[in-house]
Amino acid sequence: RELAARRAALDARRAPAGTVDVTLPGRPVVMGRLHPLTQLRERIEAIFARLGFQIVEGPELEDDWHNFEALNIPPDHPARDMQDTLYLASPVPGEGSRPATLLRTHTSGMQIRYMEAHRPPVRIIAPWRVYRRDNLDPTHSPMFTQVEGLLVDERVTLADLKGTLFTFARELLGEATRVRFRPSFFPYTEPSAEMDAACMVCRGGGCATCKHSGWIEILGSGMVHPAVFEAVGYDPDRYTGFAFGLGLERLAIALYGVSDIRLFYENDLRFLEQFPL
Ligand code: 2U9
Repeated sequence: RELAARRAALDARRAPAGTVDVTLPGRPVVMGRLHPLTQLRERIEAIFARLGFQIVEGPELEDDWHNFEALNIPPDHPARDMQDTLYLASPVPGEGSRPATLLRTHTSGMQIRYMEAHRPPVRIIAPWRVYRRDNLDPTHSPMFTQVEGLLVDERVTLADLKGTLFTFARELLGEATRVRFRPSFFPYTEPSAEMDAACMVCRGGGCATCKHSGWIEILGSGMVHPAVFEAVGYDPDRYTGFAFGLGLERLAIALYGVSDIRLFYENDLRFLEQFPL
């Protein structure tokens, strides 16, 4: 009886259905954030946008011309091998033979497409996904993200390449950043150079991140090969230019000290929450 009386008393005091208690604390809203690769890509894009570059995006399915041929990559080059490139479009019965379609191995086809459609001057950044026939392991992925750039005009020199990329490195890594250029080779650039920055962890002293060399490789670059200009109908005697490319995951791994490339693709919140904007 005591219990029934107590319940009746409580019921009498209960707010009518539909009443809202405005004094209740709100439910906490968990803020989302941008993926670390998106954050890094947007930072890089912003730096080049301020230098006058335009961002261009295009198809991830490419043809042989835009991915290889126009870039001075010869027919017997190992990159064209079935071992390295993911090809689609096995011949369809009844359609006869048709040109190979492939998943782009770099975003360079976008720069070819842009030059085919525009006269110089050209200042573009081509970011996004590329594909290679690799197995997933801590340092490799069959799909990864690139940021490539291209600048074409009259009288562009290697000094412009070095000045632009040095400016980029200092904006990305800090005013005090030192860089060095090492000779390299790519079929689509001549001469070619890779740019290292003094390790941002040990500032050049030597640590595990830079494998005790004091340097971190940031990007590859070079002066655009005249054969590339000929392929798109630019006069190589009138125009010169420089291009560069970087792997976003590899840069993010060095910058943020990430142990395994697969962490970028697993969408584990415990990983993603470590990259506040
Ligand atoms: C055109 C002409 C030249 C783009 C370039 C590199 C050097 C380079 C790699 C970095 C790491 C690819 O992601 S990675 O594996 N890229 O080193 N890329 S020059 O050169 C071009 C592009 C387009 C028309």
